[in-house]
Amino acid sequence: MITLYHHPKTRSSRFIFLLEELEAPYQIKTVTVRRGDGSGERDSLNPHPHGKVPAISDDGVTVFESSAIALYLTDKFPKNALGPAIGDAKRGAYLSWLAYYCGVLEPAWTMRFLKIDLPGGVPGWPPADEAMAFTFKTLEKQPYLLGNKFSAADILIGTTFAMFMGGPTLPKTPLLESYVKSVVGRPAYARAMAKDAN
Ligand SMILES: N[C@@H](CCC(=O)N[C@@H](CS)C(=O)NCC(=O)O)C(=O)O
Repeated sequence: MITLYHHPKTRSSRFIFLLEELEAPYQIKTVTVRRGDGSGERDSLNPHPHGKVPAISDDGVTVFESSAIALYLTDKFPKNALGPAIGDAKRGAYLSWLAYYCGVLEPAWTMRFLKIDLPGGVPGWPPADEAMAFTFKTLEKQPYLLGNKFSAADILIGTTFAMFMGGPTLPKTPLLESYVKSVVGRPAYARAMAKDAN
């Protein structure tokens, strides 16, 4: 049984979505987290080393960081094929997009949000515009990040787009709108949002 350490309407909400897609047995443990406005506090029940969400535990095994959790869960619950297995030709693209989410998109978006311009020499990721151009180019060629098939990489990236689309950091475009619709229009997303609200 998977335990999801969760706080409503945060990055852990998308893991209710993934667990619903996977039809995995799980329970949700709602924990408190520190909030940007200074309110809230770490929860001693949360096994995440920094008191963040999401984290999961599975028979004493703790996994944290969204990309690692996505990979762990799709490997462990392969029935609905939300992540290509080892040996599948799409596995490389899958791993790349999971790593791209946490190693490139998140830091690039965070720097943009904080209005920090990257100086000429860049750190481990390109500027947000360059990363977004690559992501959009991928989605112009195919409906999902891995091709014709929806995967957990779309859950991470599509739900992030859904949250920020139309705001100052992410313009609403027909391409983005239709991609977001194909992700959040899934029945598992509706089930997850109903559980998130409780
Ligand atoms: N890189 C982490 C980020 C996790 C994260 O920052 N989660 C936020 C909620 S959206 C949080 O727990 N904030 C409370 C805190 O930082 O203490 C992941 O993707 O899993």
